[in-house]
Amino acid sequence: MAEFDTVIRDAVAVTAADVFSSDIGIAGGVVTALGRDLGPARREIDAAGRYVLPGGIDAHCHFDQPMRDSVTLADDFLSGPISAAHGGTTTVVPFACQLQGQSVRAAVEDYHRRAAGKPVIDYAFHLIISDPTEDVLRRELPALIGEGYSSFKIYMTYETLKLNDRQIISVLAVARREGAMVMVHAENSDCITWLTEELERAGRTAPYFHAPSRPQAVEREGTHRAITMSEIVDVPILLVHVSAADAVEQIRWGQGRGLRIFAETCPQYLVLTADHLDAPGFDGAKYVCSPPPRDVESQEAIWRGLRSGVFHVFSSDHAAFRFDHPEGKKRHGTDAPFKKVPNGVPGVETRLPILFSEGVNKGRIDLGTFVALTATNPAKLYGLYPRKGSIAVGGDADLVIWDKDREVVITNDKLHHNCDYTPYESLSVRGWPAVVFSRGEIVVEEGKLLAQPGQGQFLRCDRPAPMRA
Ligand code: DUC
Ligand code: ZN
Ligand code: ZN
Repeated sequence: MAEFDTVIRDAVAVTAADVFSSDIGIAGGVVTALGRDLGPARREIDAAGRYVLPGGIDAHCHFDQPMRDSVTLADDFLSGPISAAHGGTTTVVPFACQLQGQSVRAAVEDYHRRAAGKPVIDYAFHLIISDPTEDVLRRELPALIGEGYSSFKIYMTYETLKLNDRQIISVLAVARREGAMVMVHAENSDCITWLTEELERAGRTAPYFHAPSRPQAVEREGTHRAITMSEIVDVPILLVHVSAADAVEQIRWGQGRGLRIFAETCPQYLVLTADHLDAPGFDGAKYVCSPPPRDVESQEAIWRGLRSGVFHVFSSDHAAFRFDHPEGKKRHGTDAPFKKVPNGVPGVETRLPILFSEGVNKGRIDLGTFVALTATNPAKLYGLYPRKGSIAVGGDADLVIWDKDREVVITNDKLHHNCDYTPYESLSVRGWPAVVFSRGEIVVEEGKLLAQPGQGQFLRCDRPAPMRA
């Protein structure tokens, strides 16, 4: 009788720590053996000396999140995970967003209904806390953390989401006591409002002016304030979608003081700049996201941060709004002031190829760093390790046979999201996933989807590793 369901032969297995030649034996969806000349399997797959990496974990993506103003996200829990899988991602962690006046549990139940029967890969939820009432802080969050929702995102900006400092401290205190990771969207809201009004008064309302309405100083101040509150409460935090050299400097400063400051960045801050927002006509709206893409100096600062360990997580912040659609970027017409343009860019499918190509293949980061940023660290920081995030006996067989030399020119028609554009149109990348396994089953093979809707399992997250140290 076959010892394994599947053996992937002649792999060059890559983890955050090691690169080694091995066969990978899989039984019951789990890696059960690593070694040479493993015994027979019902299915043999020849990796032919190619890299086999842990499946990517995209720990920051927005699917089917209700928006204000009759604006709709392009991707739901079917199309988002399908797109993710085509890009080599095997776990997504989108958000369950509490609305003002809503209980967090009602939000969680709502998002479970939205996701039911849809994801083709495994998924967990972060909670967005927008209304931290006494009941939320004292009763709901401790219970939900124990049930597998052990990370929250909080916002310093956006009218319907933002928390004041007193509220932020209250959430941080719960995280400290109960063992949760708080992700912070760090931008100074009042400064953005004032700058936006000034720009509007001057008639500067085209999409391009989204960038000067949220300059580096706005993010720098929010980042510093978040770090200060983390120090005061004595709890780790994770700064999400860090875009700018100034913010990197603040994070480095906090880390240098010995504070447990973690940080995430995203592809848009490596390959886009504010110049993209200056595209002709309304096209700049395609690149409107917050924080905005910056300049070449910030891109370089982020690369240095990725190389030197300032950053721990590389996510997409996939928040796709169709460009040519009445519920998307053009919701308020093509003359709409920038403040009416929905914030967000798609990127769940292109995240790994862009980092692999621009990072590994161009010699800016090594393979181990790539795996750490895209799989192992998010698994540890969000309580999914050791089930997810590495290649190890006992871990889920979420694996990607990577074609490191495949040249792809990114065009929207090659992607599988529900969005009508990609901000990376015409970008050439080298390196693309060839075969993607989720718990030992092939979900994507050479661009062909083999998974069924609902095949993905909901994952309950443990307490994050830094909260157990
Ligand atoms: N900014 C966010 O904070 N979330 C979604 C997308 C964006 O641009
Ligand atoms: Zn955000
Ligand atoms: Zn986001």
